[in-house]
Amino acid sequence: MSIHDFPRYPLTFGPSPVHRLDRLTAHLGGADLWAKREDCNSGLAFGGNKTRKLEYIVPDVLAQGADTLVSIGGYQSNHTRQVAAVAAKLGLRCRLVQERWVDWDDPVNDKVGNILLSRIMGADARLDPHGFDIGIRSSWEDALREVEESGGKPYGIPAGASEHPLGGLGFAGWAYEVAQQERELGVFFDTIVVCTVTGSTHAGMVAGFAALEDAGGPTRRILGVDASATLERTRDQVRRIARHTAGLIGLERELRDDEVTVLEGWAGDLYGIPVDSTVEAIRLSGRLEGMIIDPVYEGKSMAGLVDLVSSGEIPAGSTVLYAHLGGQPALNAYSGIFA
Ligand code: 1AC
Repeated sequence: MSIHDFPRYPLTFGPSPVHRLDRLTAHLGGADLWAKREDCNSGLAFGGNKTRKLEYIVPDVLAQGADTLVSIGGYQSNHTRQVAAVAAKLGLRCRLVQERWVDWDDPVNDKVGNILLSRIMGADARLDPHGFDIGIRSSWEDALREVEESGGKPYGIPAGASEHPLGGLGFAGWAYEVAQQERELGVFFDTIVVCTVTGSTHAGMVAGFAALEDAGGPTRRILGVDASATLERTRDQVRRIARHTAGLIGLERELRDDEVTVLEGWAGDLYGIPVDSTVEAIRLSGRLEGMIIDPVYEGKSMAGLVDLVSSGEIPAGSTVLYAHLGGQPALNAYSGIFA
């Protein structure tokens, strides 16, 4: 079985754009920097990394005849917004558990940005007081049960789609897409930088690039930048999902622990709370590239990229692909930082 054998329901425009970050490259004065833009990958509610994952999950939703997607995330979850968009597109109902993952004291934190979009798209988005946790949540299991008890046919999609058995496939496919874009552009990205929290985006990439490498492709570094501030849990989750996904796509060996790199240093103390380097990275990306990034995910991975390039940890000769996963709607809940 390879990635190409899995059914994929089209939700994206096709391959997401890849482009140079010329001014950021010149500013940092080291490695050659590019971005691949999941924030522009779909017409469904601004798209994002989860839309790509859902392409591999929707065939199972349809096969099971479900009528309600049930998912979970924080108040400003990008994932739940993308699930709501897919439910709308498919004509399904959507029940969302929006937990208080972030103790962010903005009065509109539970009203604007992602959660606003989910509500506009018809999702039943209910607030829940529980805090941050990347695992399977009882609040989500309760929501599944409630839908069933009220006569619906629920389909559960855990946080970030990460614990879903097919959740890693979207970004295993991303690796193949990158390899194709490299051929078209005549470039080779020796280093990939990606934000990591619930794990399946990063894990899918690890599995996909390992499969390409074992088929004779080049070796590259995949640097996950932790934004969970629960580093060990995230690292374990990435390893577990990477191994599972590698098995699905036919890798004929066990992935080694050292094939998963999750770097700490930019998450701050808590998930969802921006620190100085996050805000500086958001401003830098906006000012130099007109590329909007968010305070929860990309602000942290961009801060990592800036430091890794500036310190030479990513050396000057490198060509880096920065994975923009598309979390901008959350910015609306953080306007106070930029006032
Ligand atoms: C945490 C999964 C996650 C989201 O948007 O809810 N990235």
